[in-house]
Amino acid sequence: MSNDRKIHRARRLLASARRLAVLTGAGISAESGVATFRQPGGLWEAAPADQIATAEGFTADPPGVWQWYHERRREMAAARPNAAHVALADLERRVTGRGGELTLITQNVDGLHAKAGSRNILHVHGCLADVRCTHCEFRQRVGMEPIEDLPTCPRCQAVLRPDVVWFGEPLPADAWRSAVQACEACDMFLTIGTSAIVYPAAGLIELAIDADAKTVEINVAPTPVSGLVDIALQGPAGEILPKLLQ
Ligand code: BJW
Ligand code: ZN
Repeated sequence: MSNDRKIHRARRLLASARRLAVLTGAGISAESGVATFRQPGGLWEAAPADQIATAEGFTADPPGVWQWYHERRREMAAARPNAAHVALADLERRVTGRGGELTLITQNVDGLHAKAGSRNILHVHGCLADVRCTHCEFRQRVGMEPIEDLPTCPRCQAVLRPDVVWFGEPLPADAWRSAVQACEACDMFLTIGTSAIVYPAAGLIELAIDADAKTVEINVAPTPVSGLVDIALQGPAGEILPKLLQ
């Protein structure tokens, strides 16, 4: 089936969906100039994930890991939502306006969905705008503005870390519980700009399939779930999503 025909089918499904769950990944922010992780030239090419995105990597070199995060925070501070983020915020308004619900589950830590106006967002991998203590329960939203090179906890003086989820760490319990509930109860599910290989987030797609939801993928390349979803749309999210809402 041609992409245009598939877009037409997906548009009709979207128009009647009442309980939508949407999973987004780094690809949705690519058109905002934000790097993805696993594509050529992606973040994990220059900096190995096990040295940056694990508690062990951070313990081995807190200033080095912080330097990497300061650089990303600087980039994010300047990044603006693109047409895909804006379309999702618009879709949420339409769905809630007709008495439905849209739950936006994002693996992204860039804050661009909120900047675009989405409201019902679950950040299952945390936020770059937040820090937390490596020793006590202290947490703080510091935003994307520059902070100290090696920030420390005002309560216990231990080093602070970015409040994001690294490999081997559990996802924030409340956000994760809500994400599972939304996927088990949805009648339509969109997976957008994610390689769908990082679990448990990637497992949400299977939950939605098991819940008999209509499933649509938007990605510039095939992923492990392209053959599982009802409609796999190939192309940039910033071009395809606005077309689905026309
Ligand atoms: C476009 C586009 C455009 C480009 N338009 N599309 C073996 C088997 C199964 C699981 C495991 C295993 N070994 C280890 C695990 C577990 C592990 C895991 O899944 N690993 C796999 C990689 C194998 N998972 C975990 O460790 C998780 N925790 C966990 O399991 O805890 C268990 C536990 C329970 C109880 C107690 C203790 C522990 C945690 C995972 C955390 C992931 N963290 C990161 C970093 C976040 C912080 C930061 O950003 O700095 O999250 S890693 C990175 O990957 C980031 C992302 O959110 C995540 C997903 O990546 P994403 O978003 O899909 O990006 P890419 O780059 O992979 O893909 C981009 C896509 O966009 C591509 O498909 C492009 O084609 C597409 N695209 N432009 C549309 N314009
Ligand atoms: Zn502390």
